[in-house]
Amino acid sequence: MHRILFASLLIFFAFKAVAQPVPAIDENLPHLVTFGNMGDRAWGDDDYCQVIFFSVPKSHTDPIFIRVYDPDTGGELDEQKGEWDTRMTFSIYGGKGACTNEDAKRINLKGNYNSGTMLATKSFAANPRYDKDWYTFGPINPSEGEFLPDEYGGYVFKVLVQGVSGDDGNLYNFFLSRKSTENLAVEGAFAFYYKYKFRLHDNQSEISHIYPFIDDKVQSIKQSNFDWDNDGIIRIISVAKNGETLKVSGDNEWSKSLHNIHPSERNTSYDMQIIKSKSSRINNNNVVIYLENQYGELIEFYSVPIGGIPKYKYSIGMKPKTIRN
Ligand SMILES: [Ca+2]
Ligand SMILES: [Ca+2]
Ligand SMILES: [Ca+2]
Repeated sequence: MHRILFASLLIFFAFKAVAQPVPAIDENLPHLVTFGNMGDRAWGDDDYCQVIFFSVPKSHTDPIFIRVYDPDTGGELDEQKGEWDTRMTFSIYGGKGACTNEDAKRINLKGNYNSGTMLATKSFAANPRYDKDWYTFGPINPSEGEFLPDEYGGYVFKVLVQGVSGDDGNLYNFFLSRKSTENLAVEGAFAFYYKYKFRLHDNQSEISHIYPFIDDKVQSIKQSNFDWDNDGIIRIISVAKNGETLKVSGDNEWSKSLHNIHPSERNTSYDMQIIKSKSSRINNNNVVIYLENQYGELIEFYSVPIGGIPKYKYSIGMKPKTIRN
């Protein structure tokens, strides 16, 4: 992200408590999802991992806690295939390179993806103790994060989730907290991610959102989504787009589409609205999505839209009127 701009956006836009859970409140997604490494890809996870970054503002000096809801794989929320035999590792990284290493921002766990210093790790199988309950990492000193004040306003932590055995689906949520025993927001903190894997609502009337930030070097985006099961539409609302749709994938396949950026969209967020199919009811739908710019670099999604939720401006998006003879 453009350094100076980000600092100014942080001043303009105070991140509120809504930025602390992942998925975020504004996203309206029920859970993140990751499968064990023997999972059937057709169930909605292409490579059995997830990477989430948290930024803690440099002004925050008290310890932080990274809490995971339902970290185990087993029980009501999770997706069972045969026996519950899935083990998943959650690891937290800070220090130099945790975020800035290029391998940490790719679509695959290749190279030095686990860059930085491992601060904590724990693996979970099926465990009723954590079923619909929280596990807490920490206390963590914020200064153990990678210090990136210009790019992200403070200290950045990387959370790596890896399915290390089994074939079941793990559904879970995060919360960045000031307390170990409850969810109390760290003011000014937020999360971001490059390749996002989540569960859609079963309820067809729910609308979910993801918020990529279009920085000043983006000319076009190529979106890729996996195993969407043709479940409705994904559309872009921005200052210049009033519902441009992304190509949505079917079962166990990728779909890609290219979207040009209007100059007025630079340094604004997109509201990518996820609207479920009204005609066919699709339950337990796990999906994957990522965006690349014209250089093939991944574009960040933010847990809250940087600069606020964009509103379509008719004057920008207006097409010339057709001239009739
Ligand atoms: Ca779970
Ligand atoms: Ca299983
Ligand atoms: Ca799916």
